[in-house]
Amino acid sequence: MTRELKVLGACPLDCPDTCSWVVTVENGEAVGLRGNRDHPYTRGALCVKVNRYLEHSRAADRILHPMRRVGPKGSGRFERISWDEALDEIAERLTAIVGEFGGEAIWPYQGTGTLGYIQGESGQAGRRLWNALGASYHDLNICAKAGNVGLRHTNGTPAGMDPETFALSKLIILWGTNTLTSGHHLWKFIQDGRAAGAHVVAIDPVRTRTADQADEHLAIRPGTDAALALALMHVVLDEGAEDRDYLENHTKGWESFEREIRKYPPSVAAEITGIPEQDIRALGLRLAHTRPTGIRATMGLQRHRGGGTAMRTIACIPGVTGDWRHPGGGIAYSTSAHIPIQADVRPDLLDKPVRTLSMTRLAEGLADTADPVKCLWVYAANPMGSTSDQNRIREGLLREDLFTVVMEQFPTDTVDYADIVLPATMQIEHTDLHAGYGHMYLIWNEPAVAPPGECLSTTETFRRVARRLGLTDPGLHDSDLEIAAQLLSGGHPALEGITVERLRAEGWARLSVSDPFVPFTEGFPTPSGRLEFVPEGQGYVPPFSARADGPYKLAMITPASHTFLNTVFGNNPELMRRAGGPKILVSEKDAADRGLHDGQRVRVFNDNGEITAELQVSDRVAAGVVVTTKGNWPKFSPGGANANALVGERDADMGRGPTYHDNLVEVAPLREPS
Ligand SMILES: Nc1nc2c(c(=O)[nH]1)N[C@H]1C(S)=C(S)[C@@H](COP(=O)(O)OP(=O)(O)OC[C@H]3O[C@@H](n4cnc5c(=O)[nH]c(N)nc54)[C@H](O)[C@@H]3O)O[C@H]1N2
Ligand SMILES: Nc1nc2c(c(=O)[nH]1)N[C@H]1C(S)=C(S)[C@@H](COP(=O)(O)OP(=O)(O)OC[C@H]3O[C@@H](n4cnc5c(=O)[nH]c(N)nc54)[C@H](O)[C@@H]3O)O[C@H]1N2
Ligand code: SF4
Ligand SMILES: [Mo]
Repeated sequence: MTRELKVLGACPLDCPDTCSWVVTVENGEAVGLRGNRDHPYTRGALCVKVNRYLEHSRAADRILHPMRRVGPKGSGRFERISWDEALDEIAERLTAIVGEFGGEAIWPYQGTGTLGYIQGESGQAGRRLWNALGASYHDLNICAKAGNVGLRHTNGTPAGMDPETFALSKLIILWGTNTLTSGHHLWKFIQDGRAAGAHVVAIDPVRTRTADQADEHLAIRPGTDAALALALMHVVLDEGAEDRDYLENHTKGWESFEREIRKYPPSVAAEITGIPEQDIRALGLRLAHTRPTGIRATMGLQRHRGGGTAMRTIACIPGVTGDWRHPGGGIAYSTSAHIPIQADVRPDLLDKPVRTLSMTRLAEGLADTADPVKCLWVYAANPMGSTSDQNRIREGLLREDLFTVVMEQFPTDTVDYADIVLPATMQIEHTDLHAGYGHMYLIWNEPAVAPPGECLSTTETFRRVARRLGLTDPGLHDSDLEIAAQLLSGGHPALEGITVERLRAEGWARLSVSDPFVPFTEGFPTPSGRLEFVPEGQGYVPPFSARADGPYKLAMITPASHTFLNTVFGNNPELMRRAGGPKILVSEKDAADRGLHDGQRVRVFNDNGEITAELQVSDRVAAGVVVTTKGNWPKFSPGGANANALVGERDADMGRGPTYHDNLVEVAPLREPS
């Protein structure tokens, strides 16, 4: 007789939608996975990627046992060892490194493979152990940091609208965000808004599938959004449509900001952004006269030299229009900062302050000889696929004196450089607590099946490492359910009535906030308590790609792939087949100027490196702009490199965020080996 069970869980991946899912388990095996129909944001659907999650969890290349390197670094040759052997070697190496170089020689390189509060980055899993060892801090700034800091200047927090309230917006601006690819559940709310009369505008250098579905697309020159924002506000002022009462009672710095706006009439912004002046004026008029206007701006927008300034400036718009007064008005970047959960990473275990290493500066960090990194401990990350300046990262990972441990589910390019590989559980096999960064719910993940082979969760791995090192602080040995209870114990009003027991029984809970939720009705969490405008003179920060005097002429953008989630699924045969290998979209003019034709294999290159891609002549990009996507595994790409071989290790203007969409390249015919 079969025994069938339905187990409620959460998608762990770095996606704003954090879906609530239902696993069907028969005789201890996961046989079905679907989106939870009862969840108001998931509404029964997962996505083209995660529909294959069960198949992925059983894939033939899954790492099932601890391994030790036997070949040269980078060769990916390993022998199977036992957990005892792995832990012994780890304890011995870590003890020696801490003794000789101090704890700061350890770099705990945690990525976004899972966003869980127990197993993943939201709760900084592992940080208690790192504090006990005195390891360097790791600034996980690879994704959203410049925008977070930019928004904090204006609003005091990166958090804003509840995305569900786009159903109430009358003008919806999708700004530097590819909703239908990078978080499609929002689309249903946009459609609800549309059904009630909302007009939808996409602002994106690329005519994405989202732009195709919008009512209007403005093809902006990359990295020039702050200038567009200023010009839109200029039109609002021309119309006399600014909300005087809101400006007076809820904002700070208006006089100087107004002078700044006056410097950017649509004619000036048209020159900078490449958008025709009449289109800027038309959108400005809509903005002036449509309440509420909801702006959805996400991470794509801020992966530029001026990314922080762009977000900070766009966030000023609802201050001028007074849109924060209305449900459906304002700006939505991430809801993370609405989630009042603060993991206790036990800073008291550190015996002295330690340095912070920047996730986006891995190559630089590994090259530091003055204060060397001697142990790189990678978990839920794939820096060889996802981090800037791949070729220099490779050089760093080849260092013989670097002890590299990688906790992984799959044999990634990063795994190939490990000294010790530890097999990691997948979401259906461990306990976790999640919150969306695109909605207002907490979601529980109950393990549905036993881990395959000898896979262990992040928490269990760190408990065992701590034990082997003889570290006895009880905080290093808390069970997953104890950690969960601690996470929910903060006493914040938005967590009222939300307990581990309730989450385990019901699967999810909306934060205890009003519905519809309208933020900032009681003021802004800034020093003044008001929305703080950008000071005069901030203007727009030209992107690196605006440089016209060098040998590389094409501004390259590398956004989300429809079929991969960062590098997750980059080894799934069906999704690889659908992606069809690396592509580079080039305008007809740029292709003709270089004598290139559609379908040709080309090299895309700059001083950082080179990739091989299939050229697609496309009217989705303007002349001067080319686009490829993130997520291809280097080792499965022709030429052995992905787009990050071309991305420079440079910071955005705020938070040391990355500049993935702000690089110059050239494209030429592939030199076939003779
Ligand atoms: N399918 C899929 N979904 C994903 C991911 C994935 O890899 N695949 N990744 C997840 C992660 S980690 C994140 S952070 C989010 C990111 O999701 P998004 O915020 O959507 O980020 P991107 O895909 O990088 O870029 C979004 C859009 O911004 C545009 N863009 C680039 N530069 C500019 C600019 O200067 N101005 C304007 N206006 N637009 C610009 C790009 O062309 C792109 O269409 O998505 C998550 N969802
Ligand atoms: N060119 C370019 N590069 C980009 C971007 C871009 O727009 N363009 N976007 C950037 C963004 S937004 C982000 S967030 C980063 C992401 O960069 P990373 O944080 O490095 O994320 P991934 O490359 O997805 O690698 C995550 C790895 O974690 C593993 N994993 C998943 N779950 C678990 C788990 O529970 N335990 C363990 N131990 N491992 C697990 C997966 O198998 C996968 O190999 O990439 C960035 N890279
Ligand atoms: S990747 Fe995003 S859309 Fe897909 S299942 Fe996960 S949370 Fe949902
Ligand atoms: Mo991200």
